[in-house]
Amino acid sequence: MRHLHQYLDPASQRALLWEIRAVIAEAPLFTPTMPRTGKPFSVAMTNCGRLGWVSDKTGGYRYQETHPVTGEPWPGMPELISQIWRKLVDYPALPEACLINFYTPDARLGLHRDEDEQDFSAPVISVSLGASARFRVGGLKRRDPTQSIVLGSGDVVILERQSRLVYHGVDRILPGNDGLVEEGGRFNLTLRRVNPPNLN
Ligand code: MD3
Ligand code: FE
Repeated sequence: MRHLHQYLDPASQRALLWEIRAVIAEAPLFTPTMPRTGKPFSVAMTNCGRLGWVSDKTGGYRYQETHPVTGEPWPGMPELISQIWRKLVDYPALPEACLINFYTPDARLGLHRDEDEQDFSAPVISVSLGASARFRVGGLKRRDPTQSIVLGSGDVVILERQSRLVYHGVDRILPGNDGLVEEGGRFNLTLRRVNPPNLN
């Protein structure tokens, strides 16, 4: 994986957060639940782009074209987000989904792989805004050794080729507030291609 520290300067972070707030005004953060158990996630989520990642007890992990609570189509992908992808990625199509995760101090995301997409050849891009997070990254097998890294505001991580399918998770966000996210907490954007380019 490639970790670009403070890829976005403070002004770009503010501009991007403004776009995220506009998305959330249209498509409110919701609480996904685990397949089968129905246990709620501690991370709140929403999406922009044609497809959004959702999860609930009966339907499981999946991508769909509408918000699970409002039933409305997801807001379009802001140009600032498509721009980040175009600048960093050599792939013949734009992302279809941008998952927006919001972490409060008690939120965490267990070790998992991103494997709900049809196309693993496309990179995944992660953008962090707000509080720093202790992030855990392992190997291709769940039991492989892991290491922890800190993701700070404005950091971008690119997962491609071998790193695209590694296990990863968020242990917790770190105390402190850099003043970007006024209510405290952390936003993470995950830009993903879901389908191969020709199946649009
Ligand atoms: C993907 N989100 O939403 S993104 C997720 O910080 C997710 O909210 C985390 O994992 C978050 O699925 C992490 C950064 C990241 C780092 C390493 C990865 C994504 C990765 C390695 C492989 C695939
Ligand atoms: Fe993930």
